[in-house]
Amino acid sequence: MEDLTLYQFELCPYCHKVRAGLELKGLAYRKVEVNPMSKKELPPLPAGAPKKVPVLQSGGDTVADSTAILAFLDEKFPGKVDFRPADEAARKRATEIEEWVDSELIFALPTVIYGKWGEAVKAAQVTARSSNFGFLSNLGVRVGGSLIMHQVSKRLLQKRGKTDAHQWVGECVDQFEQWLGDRKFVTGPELSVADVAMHGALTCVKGFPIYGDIMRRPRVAAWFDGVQAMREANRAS
Ligand SMILES: N[C@@H](CCC(=O)N[C@@H](CS)C(=O)NCC(=O)O)C(=O)O
Repeated sequence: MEDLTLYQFELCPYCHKVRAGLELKGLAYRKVEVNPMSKKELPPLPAGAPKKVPVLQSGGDTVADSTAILAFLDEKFPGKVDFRPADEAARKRATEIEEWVDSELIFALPTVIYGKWGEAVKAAQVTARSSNFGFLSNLGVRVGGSLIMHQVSKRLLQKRGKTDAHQWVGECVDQFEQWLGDRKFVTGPELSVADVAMHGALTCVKGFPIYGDIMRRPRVAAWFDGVQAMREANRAS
């Protein structure tokens, strides 16, 4: 049995991406919720790695960055689910879509989670509830976390020249739906890292109204349910 620990924030889409990967591979893991203000729970990181989550510890290895973690899992735990398709063109496309999820969709998501003040407070509560930081730290996360993320979201929208957060996320999901077409998985008949990244990112907004809007697209909903069923079937008990 592998000794895997994931250092994470409950509402971090990059962390959900790694969780999707761990479940699809059927790997049991322990979650450690990191205080977003102090980050004191993080283990010593590899040289040069920023103090960010997700971080995965596996035996003596510490791996930072969701993309590096999924590549590490694929290498260390090959098996019935591999994230890199055998077909070279599909493999290249999978990497491109993973990069797009990381640099476009995942930047759009916080703007719908924290964009309005009420949403930001609700989101900070999700983080505080899933943690064990103690009363004062929890209060800090609720107040400080929601304030910071609300500001970050406003800046993100401005920086990307967007005015409507829900519309931005909608455009991203429309793009994904177009790539998906009638395929089972976004790069073809096999699951790839692109599906893992997208499924993880969307799982992050499950408790929020945007999730309902996203799932109103029948092909996206069918794809999401298909990958969800695989996660549930493979998940380590
Ligand atoms: N490229 C990294 C990005 C990770 C990242 O930006 N994590 C955010 C949470 S969603 C973080 O830890 N932010 C804390 C900070 O910047 O202080 C990955 O794919 O894992």
